[in-house]
Amino acid sequence: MGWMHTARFLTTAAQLHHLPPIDVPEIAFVGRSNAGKSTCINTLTQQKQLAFASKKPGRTQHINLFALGKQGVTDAVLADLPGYGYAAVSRSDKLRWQQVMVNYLVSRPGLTGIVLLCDPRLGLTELDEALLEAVRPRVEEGLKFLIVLTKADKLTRSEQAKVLSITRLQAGGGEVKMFSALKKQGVDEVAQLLWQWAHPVRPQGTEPAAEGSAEPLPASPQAADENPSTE
Ligand SMILES: Nc1nc2c(ncn2[C@@H]2O[C@H](COP(=O)(O)OP(=O)(O)OP(=O)(O)O)[C@@H](O)[C@H]2O)c(=O)[nH]1
Ligand SMILES: [Mg+2]
Repeated sequence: MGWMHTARFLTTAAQLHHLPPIDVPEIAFVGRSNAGKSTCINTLTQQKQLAFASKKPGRTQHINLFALGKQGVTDAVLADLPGYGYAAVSRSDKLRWQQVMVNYLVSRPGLTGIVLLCDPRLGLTELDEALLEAVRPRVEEGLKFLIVLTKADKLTRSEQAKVLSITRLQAGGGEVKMFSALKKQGVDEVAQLLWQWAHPVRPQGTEPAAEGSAEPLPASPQAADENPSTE
C-alpha cells in the first residue's frame, strides 16, 4: 500500500516527556522483545532499515516515531516501542521501562491504535495480558486494537488456524491477523486496517468544524505549501 511506503523517520525519545506532541493519529507497535515489531514496520513500509531490527532481543531501546503521508504531508505517525519481557535486562531497567510504556499507552494524547505483536509459538503471555488490561479503558473509549501474530512462516497452515482461533477468543472480539515478514503474509491486510484507523469515515453531518487545527508537524514544515490532492 503506497501510503505505508511514505514512512520516514520523525524522531526518537528515551522518555515520554521528550516525545513531541503530535496532532495526527498515532499508531503504536508494542509487544514482547523479539516479537518482530521493528521487522513488521520495515515490512509494511517496504524499507529495510527504517526501524532497527535484530536477532538480539532488546534491540529497540527508544520510542521511535515515523511519519506517514503523501507529498510530505504527515497524516499519521507510527511508533516503534522497545519490547518487554527480555530476560537479560536488569530488574530495575525492566520496571522502569514497563512504567514508561504503561504511561505512554495510558496517557499519550493522539494515540489512535495499538498493534500488539505476538509470536504465535508463545501465544499471549502474562505481560501481554497486563498490557491489554492497562489499555482496556481506552479501548472502551474507542482506541483501536489489533493483535498481529508474527513469524507465521514458522507454523503450518493448521497450526496457524488453531492459534488464530485461540487468540481471537482471548482478544475478546478484537482484530487478530496472521503475519509473516519473510513470506509477506498479511501485509496488505494490516496496512489496509491501519489506513482505516488513520482515516476514519465519519457519518455524514458529523464533520469537525474547519478551524485549521491540524498544524504541520515539526518534521514537515513544508507541508502547508503542498497540495495533497495532486498524486
Ligand atoms: N522467520 C521470521 N522471522 C522474523 C519475522 N519477523 C521478525 N523476525 C525475526 O525476529 C527477530 C526479532 O525481530 P525484531 O523486529 O527486531 O523484533 P522486535 O519486536 O522489534 O524486538 P525488540 O526491539 O527487541 O523489542 C529478528 O531476527 C527478525 O529477523 C518473520 O515474520 N518471520
Ligand atoms: Mg524492535
